[in-house]
Amino acid sequence: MRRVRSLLRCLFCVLVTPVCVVTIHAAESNVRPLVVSTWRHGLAANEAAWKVLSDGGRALDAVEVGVKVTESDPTNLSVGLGGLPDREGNVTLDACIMDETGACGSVAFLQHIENPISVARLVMEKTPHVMLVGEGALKFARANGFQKKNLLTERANAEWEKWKANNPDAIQEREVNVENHDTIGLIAIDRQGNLSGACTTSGMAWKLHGRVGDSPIIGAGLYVDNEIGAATATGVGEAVIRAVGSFLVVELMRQGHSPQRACELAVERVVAKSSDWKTLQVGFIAIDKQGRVGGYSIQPGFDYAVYDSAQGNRMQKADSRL
Ligand code: SD4
Repeated sequence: MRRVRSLLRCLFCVLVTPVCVVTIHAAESNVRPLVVSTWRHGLAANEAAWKVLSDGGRALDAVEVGVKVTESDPTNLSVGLGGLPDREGNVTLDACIMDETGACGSVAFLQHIENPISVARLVMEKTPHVMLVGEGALKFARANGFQKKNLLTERANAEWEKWKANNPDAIQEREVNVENHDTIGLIAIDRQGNLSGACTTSGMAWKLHGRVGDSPIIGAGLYVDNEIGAATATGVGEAVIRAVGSFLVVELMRQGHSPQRACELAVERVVAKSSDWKTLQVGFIAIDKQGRVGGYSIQPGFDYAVYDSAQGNRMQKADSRL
């Protein structure tokens, strides 16, 4: 009887094991590579990131190449070149990047440089620091060959003139951004299963000169933990910073929540910590190590771009608290 059982077990192994191996690999190929990014401008960013990943490239290269598309698009009013200026007419940029080893780099309040994400990456790779700001960040960028450029486009300048005319005595105003443009946060998994993320913005339009939002702050605008997942944020940075939003999303995933549930719970935390939450927008997107995706926001209107081999590049509408 024992010999029969052992014979049957061997037969099972021979017949079933190859099927199991094939099945597991097929499932994995659906989530590797994977690119997810905020808002409709994410579609073009995802295309560039996907090209890197489908050639077998590293997630870190993909996230940088992806968000550079948005930074260099002069028609985009909230990221890089063409971003709306602060209340004094200066375009000031914030960006950060983080890789699968936990290495990270960031620039804040950086002016005159079209691709702050690449400066952030150099801060990560060439200095012992994480973050450079303002004049120092610009000096570092220039020393590393970045060209100084006027980032205030005619259109952004016209919008600023209009705002000034309508708000002669305005102090900082906060706008609920329900339009399809805002910060780009892009998170990705490469074929090796490694995660990276990038986040870049011109920040809140008409901000006080010197204001820095959540986007360049590791843990607030972006967080990556290669064992767990990655998350990034969009919307009113002050509210995201108070909740250390992206770190919170990743920690919630660590506790066992799905990316979707983690984004929902993080939005709940923002709501609990912001008495004015009904008048502000905050959105999170997240991926986990298994390639599951989540997104959630306070206000309706938030969407994000998802690119995988199963369904290609498409927009996903986020559920919202309101
Ligand atoms: C920031 N989260 O600087 C970014 C972008 C923004 O309205 O302000 N959007 O706070």
